[in-house]
Amino acid sequence: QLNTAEWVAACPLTQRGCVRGELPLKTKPYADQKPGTSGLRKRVTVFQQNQHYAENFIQSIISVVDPAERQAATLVVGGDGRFFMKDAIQLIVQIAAANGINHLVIGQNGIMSTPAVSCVIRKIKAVGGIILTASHNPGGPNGDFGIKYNISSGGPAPEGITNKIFEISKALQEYHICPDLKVDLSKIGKQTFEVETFKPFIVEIVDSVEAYAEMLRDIFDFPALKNLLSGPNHINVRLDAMHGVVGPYIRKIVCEELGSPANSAVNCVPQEDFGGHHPDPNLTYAADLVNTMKSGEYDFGAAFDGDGDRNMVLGKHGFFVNPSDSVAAIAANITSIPYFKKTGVKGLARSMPTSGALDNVAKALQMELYETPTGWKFFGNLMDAGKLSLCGEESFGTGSDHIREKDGLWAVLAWLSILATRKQSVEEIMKNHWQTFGRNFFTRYDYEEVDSDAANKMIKDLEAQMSEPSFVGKTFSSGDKSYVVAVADNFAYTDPVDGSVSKNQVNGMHTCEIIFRLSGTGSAGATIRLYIDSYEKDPQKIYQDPQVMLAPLVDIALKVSQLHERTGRTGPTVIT
Ligand code: VG1
Ligand code: CO
Repeated sequence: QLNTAEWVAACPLTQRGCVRGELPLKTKPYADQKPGTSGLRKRVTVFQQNQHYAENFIQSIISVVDPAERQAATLVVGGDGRFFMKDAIQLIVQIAAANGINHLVIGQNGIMSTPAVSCVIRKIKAVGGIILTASHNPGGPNGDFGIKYNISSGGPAPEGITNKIFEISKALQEYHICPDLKVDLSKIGKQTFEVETFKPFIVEIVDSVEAYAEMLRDIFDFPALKNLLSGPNHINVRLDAMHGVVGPYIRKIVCEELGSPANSAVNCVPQEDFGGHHPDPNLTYAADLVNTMKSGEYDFGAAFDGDGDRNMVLGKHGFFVNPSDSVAAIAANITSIPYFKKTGVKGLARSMPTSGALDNVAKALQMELYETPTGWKFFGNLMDAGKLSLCGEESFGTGSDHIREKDGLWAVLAWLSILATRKQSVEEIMKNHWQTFGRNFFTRYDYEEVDSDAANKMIKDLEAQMSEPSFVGKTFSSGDKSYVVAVADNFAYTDPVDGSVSKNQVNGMHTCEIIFRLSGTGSAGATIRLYIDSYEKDPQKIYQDPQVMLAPLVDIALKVSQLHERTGRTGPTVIT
C-alpha cells in the first residue's frame, strides 16, 4: 500500500508530466456539512484541522455536476481574500481536475467578489461557480471560512441542490484528487494540464474586476456619475472597503474610471484577516466610517462586507439609510437607472424580516411585490421567471436582476445615480420618501453566539405560545402603548414560480410586526435575531429616533420571549 506521494511518484503518467486523474482517496463522511443561508460556514480550524474536511465538501459540490456534462463544463472560482482561501482554491483545482471538470476560470490571486462571480458565471455561461467566503464574518486563522456553490444562473444553489450536496457529504467514502497539480494564481492567462483519461484540463486566471466593470458600464450612466464625482460641482464621497474584496473594484471603477480622488476610498487592500475587524457594514462594525462622516466633510458614505455583496449607505453627517428603506428609495427612483428603462420593472421583492417600506412603494406604483424567506437564493427563481427586477434584505443586501447575487457596489452606484438625477442630498431624498410613502421604523437586535439549546427552546416555546387560540386578539402593553395581536404565524413560503401557493402569508398592511429568527450563517452556537417593523404615516411623527419609537415593541418582544432570561444576556451584540 503506497501513500499518496509515493503513489503519485510511481505513476508512469506522472513521470511523463501527466497528472493522474483517477486517484480516489479514502475518506470518512462528516455529518455537519449542511449548507446554511449562504453556503457552508465554519471556523477556519474546522476546515483546516479536520482530516479531509474541505476536500469532502468540495467533492460533494462537484459531485452534483452531472458526470456527462463535466468534460464540457466550466466553473468559476473566486473568493474574498480571507485566510485559507488560496489553500481551498488549490484543492478545488485538484479535485475539479480529477473529476473531469474541463475548465476553471479563477480571479487573479483568487480574488473575486460574490457579485463579480455571479456576473462571470452568466457572462461565460459556466455551469456554476464556487465562492470562498464567510461574507461579513471575521477572518484569519481563528476566524471563519466558507464555501458556497452557485448554479448556472449565477445565483446561490437552491435548496434542492444544497440538500443534495449535504446528502452526498453524509455518505462520502472517497474523493478524487490530482494531488500534484499546482496552479499559479497570480499569472493572468491559461494554464493547461494533461490529466489521465480526460481532455486537457484548463485553468484560466482572469482579471478580478474587468467583466464586472464592463457590466456596470451598461447599467449606469457613467458620464453622469463621473460628473457627479469629479465634475465642477462634484460631491465628496467616502467609501470603506473594510479590507474586504471590494477594494480593487472601488479603486478601478469609482476612483480610476469615475474620477473620485484616491483618498475617497479607504481600506481597499484585501487582507486575510480584514485587519482584525468584522468586515460587516453596519453601525457597530463600520463605526469608523460613521464617525468620519459626522465631520460633514463628505456628502455620501458607504461601507461593504468581506465579499462585496452588502452595502451600508450614509448621507452627510452620518445620516443613516436603513437597508429596508434603501431598497424602497431605489424603487421609488428607479428611473434614475438607465438599465431599468431598457428592461422595465417586472416586480419588487424583499425578504420576510425586511420592513414593509418596499410594499408601500409597490402599492403606490402598482407593482407586484413578493415576500420571500431570508437569503438571496429565493429571489433567483423569480428573476429567472421574469417576475422580479429589484429586491433587498434588511441585512444590508440590495440588488437587481442584472445578476443573481446582492451587489454592494451596484447599490452604491444606484444611490449615486439618484443623487445625480435629483440633485438632492441623501437626507432630503429619504425625508421626501417618508413624506410620500410614510415611514417604516425598523430595528434588528442580534444576539450572537448564544447557547444553541436555549435558542431552540425559546423558538419552540414561542411557537407553542403563538398557536394557543387565545393568542390572536391578546393585548400587550408597555408604558402607555398597547398593541393587539392581529396575526401570529410561522412564515412559510412555497416558490410561486413552481406554481405552488404560499402558506401563512400575512395579508394586507400590518401596523407593526415582531419577528424572531435563528440565523443560518453563524459558525458557532446560535444567533437569535429579533426584527421589529412599525409603520407610521403621521407627518408629525416620521422624524423620530427609531430606537425611541420602537422601544415599547422591543420591551414587549423581550417579555413575550423571555429572551434575556433564557440566554443569560442583558442586551444584543449588535443593534441595527
Ligand atoms: C444573514 C442575513 C441574510 C443574508 C445572509 C447572507 O443570514 O440575515 O439576510 O442573506 O446573511 O448574507 P442569517 O441566516 O444569518 O440571518 V452574506 O452577505 O453573509 O452572504
Ligand atoms: Co456577503
